Amino acid sequence: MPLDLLTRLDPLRRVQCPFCFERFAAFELHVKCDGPGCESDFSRQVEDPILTRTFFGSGADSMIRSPWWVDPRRDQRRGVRRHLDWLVLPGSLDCPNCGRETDCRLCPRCHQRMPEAAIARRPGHITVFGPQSVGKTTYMTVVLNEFDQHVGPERGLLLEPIDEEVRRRYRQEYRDVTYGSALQGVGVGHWGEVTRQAHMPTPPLEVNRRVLQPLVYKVKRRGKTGSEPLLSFSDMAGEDWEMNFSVLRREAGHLIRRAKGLLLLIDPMRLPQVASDPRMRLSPKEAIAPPADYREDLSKLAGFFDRVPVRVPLAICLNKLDRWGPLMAPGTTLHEVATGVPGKPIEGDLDVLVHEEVRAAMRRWDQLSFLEHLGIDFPRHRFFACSALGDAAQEDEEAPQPLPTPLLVERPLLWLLRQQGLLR
Ligand SMILES: Nc1nc2c(ncn2[C@@H]2O[C@H](COP(=O)(O)OP(=O)(O)OP(=O)(O)O)[C@@H](O)[C@H]2O)c(=O)[nH]1
Ligand SMILES: [Mg+2]
Ligand SMILES: [Zn+2]
Ligand SMILES: [Zn+2]
Repeated sequence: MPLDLLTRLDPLRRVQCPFCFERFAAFELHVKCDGPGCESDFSRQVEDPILTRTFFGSGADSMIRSPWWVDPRRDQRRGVRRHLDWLVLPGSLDCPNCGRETDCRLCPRCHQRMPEAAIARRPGHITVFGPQSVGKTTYMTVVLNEFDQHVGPERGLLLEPIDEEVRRRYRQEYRDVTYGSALQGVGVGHWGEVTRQAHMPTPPLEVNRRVLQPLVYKVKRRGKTGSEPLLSFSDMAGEDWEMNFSVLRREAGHLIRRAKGLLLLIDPMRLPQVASDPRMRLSPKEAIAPPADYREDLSKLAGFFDRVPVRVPLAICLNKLDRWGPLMAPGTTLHEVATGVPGKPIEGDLDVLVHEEVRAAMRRWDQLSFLEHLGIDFPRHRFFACSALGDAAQEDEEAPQPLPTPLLVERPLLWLLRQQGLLR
């Protein structure tokens, strides 16, 4: 769709790319041909060093080719007009290879296609990060599905994938793993085997740079007209967070530094005070996991920013509530949610109750210096607790996985959306 005149008349407007989070002025956008001829005819394509760097990093040994593209300010064919883009953005350019008019815009920094909504408005963004195996990928899978199926419709809010690639990636890399693939019947394969599985560990950046490509959604709100805000989700590899931190900082630092909302997932079963509780039965994998150092996780997080206190809202969510919630005192909200006590409906603000109970638990678990550091460097924080899988969680990762019955997964996300002004 062509850009509307109002957007074109504001070429100095700062735009943020929903994929790489770089900011630039609208008149710096590049243009490429998206005609079917140029998309499919390799001989008409040209080298694209910017896209190559995006997908393969700066040391790539071969170059991606793409349909004709140009920085409009450098397109000689436009004569002096090319120097006036800062007054009004060009409506469209002609592709020199197929002659078609095009107004397909690219981010000048990463060369991914800039959706119109991103040019007209600032995108929101949430990065999910934390140590290994705390359940980040499972959380992303379940929370996006919950939004689609329950939370969104109840609140007049829909997340719509920005393009087919995002729709396909969420389906194949996330949903089909946890919920089973619709290709083969719901959760059952050709031979009757159950196809729902635990996620594999997310590969580190040096193996696969896919985590640098956020899943981008349009946020559709009931009763709101005008352009829809965008929301990007990134799910980082715990292995990078714990073991390749300098690579993570260099290659993916923008996903944290420029995020509008941060979601730190942690697993309290890695605290000695929780793991040693006699009521707790650890799986062999849990038993050999090194103890958590949340204080260090905060120092790492603060290290991404030039200045503290950090103003970005930070949700800290204690995941796998199904496992540790029953250790909380009977009568507490967390105990009741975790044990599924039907009881009377929770009185008061659920988020406030959970925040206070988690804080108190962290104090009991000797996390005083963590709490102190949090208060000083991340004043805009809030605690949450959730379980992505609920009572569907299996001790044996190889075992068939029942469908998730999530507990409180949407809470941190809703809070982060409110903090970004995307939800009231
Ligand atoms: N009990 C329980 N287990 C969970 C829950 N969510 C995830 N898990 C399990 O935790 C393990 C790790 O889950 P992932 O989602 O792959 O964790 P991750 O944080 O993405 O791990 P990395 O990608 O390696 O950093 C898997 O065995 C999951 O089945 C939960 O809510 N409760
Ligand atoms: Mg993962
Ligand atoms: Zn970009
Ligand atoms: Zn063309």
